[in-house]
Amino acid sequence: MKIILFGLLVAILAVQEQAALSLRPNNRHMWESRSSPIIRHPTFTTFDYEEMPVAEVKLLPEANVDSAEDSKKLVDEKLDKLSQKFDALQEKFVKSDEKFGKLEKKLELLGKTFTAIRAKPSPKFEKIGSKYYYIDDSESVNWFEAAHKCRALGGNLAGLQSEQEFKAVSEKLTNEHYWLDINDLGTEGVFKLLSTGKEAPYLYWRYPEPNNKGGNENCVQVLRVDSKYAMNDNSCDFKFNFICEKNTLE
Ligand SMILES: [Ca+2]
Ligand SMILES: [Ca+2]
Repeated sequence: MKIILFGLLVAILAVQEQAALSLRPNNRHMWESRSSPIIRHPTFTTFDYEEMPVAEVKLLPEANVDSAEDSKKLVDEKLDKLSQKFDALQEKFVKSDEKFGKLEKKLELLGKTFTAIRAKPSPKFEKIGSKYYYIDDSESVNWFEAAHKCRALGGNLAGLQSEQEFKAVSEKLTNEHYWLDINDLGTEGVFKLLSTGKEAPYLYWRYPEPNNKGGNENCVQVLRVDSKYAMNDNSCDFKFNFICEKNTLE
C-alpha cells in the first residue's frame, strides 16, 4: 500500500512539473501569446522605424494641400494683376481709339477742305481788249505777294502798256487801290515791268507822282482819285488789291 501511495505521489509531482514546464518563457510561442504587444516582439524597434515612412507619407498629402492652396493664391493674385493690366490696356485702347476717332474726323475735315479748295473755281480771266485780265477785289496783299499770286495763276501783274489798255481796264475797276507790274526797285526813277525786265512803255501818273515819298516808294499802283484812275508810286509793303494779266488763256 505504501508503495502504491508513493507511486501516486510521484505521478502527481510529474504532472505538476510538466505543467510548470509548459509555463516557462523559453517556450516561445506561449510567451509571445501572453506578452504585451509593445514589448512582445524582439524586432519591435525595427518595426517602429519601418512604420515611420508611413507616418511621413501621411504628412505628404497635408503638405500638398497647403502647397495647392498657396499655388491657388498665387494664381489668383497673378490673375488679378493680369486683369488689372488688361483693364489698363483696355482703357488705353479706348483712349487711343478716341484719339484715332478725333484724328479721323480731322482728316475728314481736311479732306473736305481740300475737296472744297479743288472744287473752288479758279479765278476767271476776262478778255479786256486784246488781253485777258483777272481783277482781284477780294483780298489785299503787298506788291510782292500780288506778283506771286498772279504767277501762281499762270499770269503776271498787269502792265497796262498802252493808253488803250489802261482805259479799258480802268473802266472795270471798283476799288481804290490796285497793284500793277511796274516798279523802280532796281534803279530809282527807272520804272520797269517785272514780267519783261524792260521799261514800262506806258505811264499815266496822277500829278505830282511819282514822288518817291519818304524815299521808299518803288512799286506802282492804280489809284482812284475823284472817280478817276491814275498811277502812283507807293510803298511796296502796302496791302492793295491787284490786277493780273495773260496774253492767252492757255
Ligand atoms: Ca521809287
Ligand atoms: Ca507816290
